[in-house]
Amino acid sequence: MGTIVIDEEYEKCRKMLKGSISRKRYMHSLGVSNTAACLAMKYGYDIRKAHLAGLLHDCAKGLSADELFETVASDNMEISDIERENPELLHSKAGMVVARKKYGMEDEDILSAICFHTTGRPQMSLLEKIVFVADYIEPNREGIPSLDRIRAMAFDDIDVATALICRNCIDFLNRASRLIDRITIDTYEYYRENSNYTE
Ligand code: DGI
Ligand code: FE
Ligand code: FE
Repeated sequence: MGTIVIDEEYEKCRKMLKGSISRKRYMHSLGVSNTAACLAMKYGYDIRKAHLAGLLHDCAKGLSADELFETVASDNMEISDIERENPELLHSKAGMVVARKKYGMEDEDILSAICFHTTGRPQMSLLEKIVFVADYIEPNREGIPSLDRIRAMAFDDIDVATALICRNCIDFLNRASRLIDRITIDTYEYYRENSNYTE
């Protein structure tokens, strides 16, 4: 249950993942995986790679704050002040390290899609956008403003969908009085200016 293709690497990763995150997070990961595969069909990307990237995007979500810091530092990656204050932001960078070291993932496109899935970044690769958008629209997500519109837009214009998601995230963080990472703003501004997004 839960897979759409028979793929040994996918099955190995799926079983490992199931044992290392909560059931709710695991169901979310399957949702992102399958949604990413659908977006890959729509936009002409390698379906298998999108399916795997979606599956593994939150593979570091079960780590404690200390473990997140350790994992990122062990790979000599920089930790910004805002990441230090909001360690949950680090599960994407740490996810790249965990995917490489624990899951044996060597594909750089997949690793980078995991690394940037929380904040996005300007000029994302197609796979980075697919995972960023799939994370937001997968079927288990609920309670997000304009989610129906964003889901439809994801399959119409992925750049506009990316801008809409960034806008929603920034509004959400502002309402929650949380600090906003510079890269979250840069991603929004880039896709607002470089897509058919209209306010
Ligand atoms: O891991 P997920 O819950 O599936 O989704 P995600 O990786 O997009 O993480 C979402 C969380 O990340 C959500 O609580 C908001 C937070 N986030 C995203 N951008 C920023 C941020 N938090 C802060 N403080 N600043 C940001 O710029
Ligand atoms: Fe995440
Ligand atoms: Fe996620």
